[in-house]
Amino acid sequence: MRSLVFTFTALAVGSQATLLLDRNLAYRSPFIDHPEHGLDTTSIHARHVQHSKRQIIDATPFKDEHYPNFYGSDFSNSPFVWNGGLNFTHSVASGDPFDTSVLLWTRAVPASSTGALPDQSVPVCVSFKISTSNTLSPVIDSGEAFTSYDVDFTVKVEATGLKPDTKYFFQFSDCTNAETVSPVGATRTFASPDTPADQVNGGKPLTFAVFSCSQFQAGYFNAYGFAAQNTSADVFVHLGDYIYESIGSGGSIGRAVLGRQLATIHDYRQRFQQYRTDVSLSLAHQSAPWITTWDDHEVANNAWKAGTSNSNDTAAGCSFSPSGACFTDRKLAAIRAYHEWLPVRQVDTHDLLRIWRNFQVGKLLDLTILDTRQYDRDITDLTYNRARKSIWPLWTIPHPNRSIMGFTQEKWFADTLSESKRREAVWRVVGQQVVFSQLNGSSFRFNTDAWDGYRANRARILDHLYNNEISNTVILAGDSHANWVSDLAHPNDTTTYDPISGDGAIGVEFAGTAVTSTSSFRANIAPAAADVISRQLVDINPDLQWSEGSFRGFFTLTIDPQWLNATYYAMRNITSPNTDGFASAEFSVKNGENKLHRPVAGGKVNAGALKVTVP
Ligand SMILES: *C1O[C@H](CO)[C@@H](O)[C@H](O)[C@H]1NC(C)=O
Ligand SMILES: *[C@@H]1O[C@H](CO)[C@@H](O)[C@H](O)[C@H]1NC(C)=O
Ligand SMILES: *[C@@H]1O[C@H](CO)[C@@H](O)[C@H](O)[C@H]1NC(C)=O
Ligand SMILES: *[C@@H]1O[C@H](CO)[C@@H](O)[C@H](O)[C@H]1NC(C)=O
Ligand SMILES: *[C@@H]1O[C@H](CO)[C@@H](O)[C@H](O)[C@H]1NC(C)=O
Ligand SMILES: *[C@@H]1O[C@H](CO)[C@@H](O)[C@H](O)[C@H]1NC(C)=O
Ligand SMILES: *[C@@H]1O[C@H](CO)[C@@H](O)[C@H](O)[C@H]1NC(C)=O
Ligand SMILES: *[C@@H]1O[C@H](CO)[C@@H](O)[C@H](O)[C@H]1NC(C)=O
Repeated sequence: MRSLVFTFTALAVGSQATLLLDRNLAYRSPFIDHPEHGLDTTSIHARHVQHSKRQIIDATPFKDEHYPNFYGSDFSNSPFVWNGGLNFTHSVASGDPFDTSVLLWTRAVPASSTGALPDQSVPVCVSFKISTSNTLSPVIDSGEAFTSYDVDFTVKVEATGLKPDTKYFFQFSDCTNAETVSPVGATRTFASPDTPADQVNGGKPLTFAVFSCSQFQAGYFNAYGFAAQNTSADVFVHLGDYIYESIGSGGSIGRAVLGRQLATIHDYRQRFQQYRTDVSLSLAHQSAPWITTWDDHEVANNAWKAGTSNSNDTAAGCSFSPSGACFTDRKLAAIRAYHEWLPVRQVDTHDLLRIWRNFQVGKLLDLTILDTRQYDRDITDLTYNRARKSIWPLWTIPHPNRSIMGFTQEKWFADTLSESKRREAVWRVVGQQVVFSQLNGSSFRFNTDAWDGYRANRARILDHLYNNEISNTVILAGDSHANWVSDLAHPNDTTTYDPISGDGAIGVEFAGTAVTSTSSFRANIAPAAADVISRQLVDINPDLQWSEGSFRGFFTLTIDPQWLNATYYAMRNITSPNTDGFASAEFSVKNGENKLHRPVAGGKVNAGALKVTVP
């Protein structure tokens, strides 16, 4: 009995001992239930405790450096915490809002006013508070959490006990010196799932700003700043290629990237650190919650489940990558850094890679986020295999066994669409990576790295929508570095879909251009030259209603129970930081119409080519 009691006590102490490490979700995601792939907070705690005091700078202005409330003030099991000063190097961020909780993010690096190197053997302790007021009072939720070099000094906590559909302000501070504070961030919660559609967001339309493909060396992230300052965006959605693994040029505009082509955890962290120095990106993270998913470049170009265009694991072992790292190790490093740096929830603690998830925003909409890239994608166009006759037919004929997302996710996606209809949500907005509609593209070939390479999977989704009469589905896409707006119709179904009236369609696709990455038409192509290509493309592709290939930018979706409207924004100049942008086109989708409202874009756009222009 005695030894049992002893064991029990030891366990209790152990779990309490790691509480402040565990509170920081950066230690726990993406691998909470798989410590062999992640960070073991028990051993990190043991490491912190075993070090005796080694601080070498004058700590007299600060409180006791032992974490004060820790383990009943029994300092024998209590770690020192760093008390020499903190630097909130990358402002604050928030993400994945639910109705009563949201994730808050910051980075707290040990600093020292004397210039002496901080002692990195002890944890950093930060506290957070969240309030409905920008004065941070009254405090609605608060708490403390540790961070350390193990997670690149990132901090990711869940604020709970919040009111639905409410705006909040939050701030982090140094536990050992309350005067050292982060900037104040703004965030919000979503309506509860059962809120009537016309009461969501207090009866006002809800606005998402939607982004993709932000390559640092290609330009300044002006689109983020424009969305934050010059639109009424409530939530920012990023569809992937938030970072790029490549080096490229960029020096001529002050945007050279540090390091090398990404392969190790150090590489990926360094890249996130540099991206988040962009003032527009930092501002956008500070002003609203983000909902993100990854595409290929968060790992590497043209990723699929077992490789990328320049790294793969083969039967012979890891054959190639610029660093010599195996693909699997590279992917694990990429995914860990992503979870450290972005306020994204881990939805399934047993499913290491799962980032696909769903947000029920009252009865107004479901926002369904997919992973068509890293989770379970069958082999894609890897350039070196493009000409291989043995692989090509898999793309050109609809092969039933090929999937862009894996059958587990496919089933979940179909079930989520059906459940959304069953619960009578008005809109189904699907945030995913690659262009969904069939597209004979700018080089007059199909992009088999997009859904055109996974035709059977696409047909299964369209069949599900048609067969179950699921209305008001709006698919979002990025990846392509150009704008494409289409009625959502069966790609090969010319008998029922009418391109002029839109009759026969089952929904709409809004695919957006890049924040900065160069046009897929041609780098720096001028508007007039791009419009010539766009005109050809809207003429040869039946469901394609608008094409635009010159401008970098983003789009917003403004959603209420009657209308879902999209406004495309074009940024005029990304070679310097500015907010020089304009609305290039505006589209409407009316509840129940399942196509772009006619005349499409009111028959007139400020850039690109419409299938039907109204004089
Ligand atoms: C990846 O593996 C395939 C199949 O073994 C091989 O043909 C290809 O050259 C490899 N890719 C690289 C970049 O080494
Ligand atoms: C804090 O971090 C920022 C960004 O890395 C850096 O520019 C600044 O010099 C740091 N301040 C101190 C006091 O270390
Ligand atoms: C965007 O907002 C900023 C800050 O309010 C303002 O200075 C700028 O003129 C605005 N830009 C446009 C294009 O409206
Ligand atoms: C497809 O997968 C099923 C189940 O694994 C298998 O029985 C069948 O042979 C596969 N079909 C093709 C054409 O590969
Ligand atoms: C794509 O468009 C080009 C130009 O109109 C045409 O020549 C080609 O046949 C089209 N490809 C397919 C597969 O329809
Ligand atoms: C279109 O349908 C025809 C007839 O079913 C089929 O032969 C062809 O492969 C399909 N094309 C595409 C691009 O799916
Ligand atoms: C973009 O802005 C920069 C800096 O103001 C300027 O040098 C450049 O000429 C501009 N580019 C264009 C295409 O207007
Ligand atoms: C959406 O577009 C429709 C049709 O142009 C318009 O009547 C409606 O007011 C718009 N809704 C919002 C919120 O702008």
